[in-house]
Amino acid sequence: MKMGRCKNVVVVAGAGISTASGIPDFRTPGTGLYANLEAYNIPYPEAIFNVDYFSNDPQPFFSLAKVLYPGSHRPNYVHYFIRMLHHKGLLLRVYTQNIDSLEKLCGIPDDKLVEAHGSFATASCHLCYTPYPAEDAKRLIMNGSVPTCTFCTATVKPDVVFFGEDLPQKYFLHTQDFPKADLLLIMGTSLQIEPFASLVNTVRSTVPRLLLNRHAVGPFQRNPLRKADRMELGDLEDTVRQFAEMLGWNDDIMELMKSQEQECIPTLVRGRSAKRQAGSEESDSETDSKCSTSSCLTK
Ligand code: CNA
Repeated sequence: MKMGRCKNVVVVAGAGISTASGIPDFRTPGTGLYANLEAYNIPYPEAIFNVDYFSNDPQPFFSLAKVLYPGSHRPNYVHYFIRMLHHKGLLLRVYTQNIDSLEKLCGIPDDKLVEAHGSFATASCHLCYTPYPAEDAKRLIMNGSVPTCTFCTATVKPDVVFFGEDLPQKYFLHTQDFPKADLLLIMGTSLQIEPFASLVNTVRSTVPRLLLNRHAVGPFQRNPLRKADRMELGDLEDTVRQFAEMLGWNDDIMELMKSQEQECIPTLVRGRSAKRQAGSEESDSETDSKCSTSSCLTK
């Protein structure tokens, strides 16, 4: 990257990029959601993202949704590192499995972001897919109520992708992006959920793949590694900070974090409350994109 050879960086991210923001991942022993199931009262971990289970009892997912709904967590250094890749004109796209919207909140523009497992930005009936105002769904869920479909009365769920559901259309941008990538950065994922996990195998075989994670996952468990594969194991925030320092980006990232925290993030949070009062979904996305494409992005 320093030598200017990488101009189309694709980032593949998972829950591990958000643990420093205080959001537990799935599989980390002790702190991961799978180790703390009693709080959610579910029989097996995947039940929380299972449509049939949700149909019978939406409360476990709604309890998790209360934790993950955008608004209570802040992006961390890792998110801003990814945004800095964009700022430097190097980011082709970030593919995230996360549903916490922290990539958006740190200012990565929509056209650079694929939220492969959906998000809370929209909501719909889990049976007939009739759209439902996302802010109304959020208000009800946060108050412990169950939003119901105005058409068929089934339970409404935020458009987070559950096991067996289709991935958003945007996910299919990968067919263009991965063959074009000249560096693949894989961060904070156990690469266990398909079809997402297999994306990492679709870059050209000569393209460097760099895994930043606590331990080796997916194809990085093989010995020997593919010639262009590298991994840096340890705490992601520490590793990314070292990486940024090597690139001479640390000061820029700190500056970016400060300005986004001071200017854009409060605006986004205020924008959401204002929108709630006005009862309009459009004003929210307008506020988001204005914030990420104007003042903050140019800094
Ligand atoms: P996972 O299976 O829990 O894997 C996370 C990986 O990140 C593991 O290999 C961890 O060792 C690693 N990790 C965690 N914290 C750190 C850290 N600080 N430093 C270095 N490595 C770390 O999660 P995946 O993302 O692979 O699984 C995909 C699921 C998780 C998606 O469908 C998400 O919707 C779901 N999820 C998302 C969130 C979120 O949006 N923040 C939170 C929890 C689960």
